[in-house]
Amino acid sequence: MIAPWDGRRVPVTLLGGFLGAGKTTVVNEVLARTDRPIAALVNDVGAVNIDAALVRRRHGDTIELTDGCVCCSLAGGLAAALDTLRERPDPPDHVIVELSGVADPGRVVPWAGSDGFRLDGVVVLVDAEQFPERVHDPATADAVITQVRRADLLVLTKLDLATPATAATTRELLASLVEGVPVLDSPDAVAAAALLDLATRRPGGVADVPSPSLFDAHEVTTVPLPRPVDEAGLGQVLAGLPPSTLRAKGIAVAPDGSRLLAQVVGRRREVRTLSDAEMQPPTDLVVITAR
Ligand SMILES: Nc1nc2c(ncn2[C@@H]2O[C@H](COP(=O)(O)OP(=O)(O)OP(=O)(O)O)[C@@H](O)[C@H]2O)c(=O)[nH]1
Ligand SMILES: [Mg+2]
Ligand SMILES: [Zn+2]
Repeated sequence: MIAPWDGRRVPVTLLGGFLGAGKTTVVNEVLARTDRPIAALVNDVGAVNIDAALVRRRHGDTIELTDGCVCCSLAGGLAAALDTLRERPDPPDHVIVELSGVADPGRVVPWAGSDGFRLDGVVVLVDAEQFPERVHDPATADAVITQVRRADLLVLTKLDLATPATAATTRELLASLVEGVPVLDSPDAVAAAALLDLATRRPGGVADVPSPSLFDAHEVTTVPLPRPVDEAGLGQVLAGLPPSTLRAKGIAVAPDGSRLLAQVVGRRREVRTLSDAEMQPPTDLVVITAR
């Protein structure tokens, strides 16, 4: 029998959204804008948790859930992480869980009601540029539609990359898929705060846990990166990824010893040099494809 620390239930925000929608970016933005003791639980489906490393650099209180998906294969890991938080003498006053990009947030909702915790809300990020394509691709439609239908609050990301026409299509699709759920534009200072205190939660919505999971439809592989490798060489590795690639990320060593962070989201590729403050050990390239 585990007693909640002091009878309080710590609010839990579940942050979902498809692979590469911008979840880690938002977690970092939210954490940067608050000095409240917030614990971040970060799920990365690959064998290396690049996201947790990037969050931890800026925010000490980070627990990683690696090599699987919290809504299915790693549900036990999530339970264990919540146990760890519950046993602390100084509990956080809020928990943010970055779900994997293939997680069904509804399957995680019951865990947010574990002893000592309560669900604050399910926030689902939507990539304004790529959402229409994902909805029309049979390999990804189920996943993205399931995710947005579980949201208490939808947040559009990548509005800077989407053409006005594509962003408008994304808004129309959302309006046709989900009714009565607020849609915010990329979190600015106000919206980021709103993510943590959702007054808008809809009633009901406790998950039945269906099987098979969205995760089962995806394959996660790792590709060793040449060491060292310059930006052009890394670009070549990324160009050689199969067309079914939905997401890839990894940290490479440049010839001068600096670190290059490679990020692939659908057809979009980005390589940037990590600042000294973000310095990380190199990793393989984690690649997620549709099966
Ligand atoms: N231009 C632009 N890029 C963005 C925005 N949000 C995120 N990105 C970029 O998109 C890529 C993926 O962002 P992440 O925050 O890692 O996405 P994620 O949802 O955590 O990805 P997974 O955890 O792998 O599913 C990175 O290269 C980000 O820099 C945005 O609003 N605008
Ligand atoms: Mg992430
Ligand atoms: Zn899952």
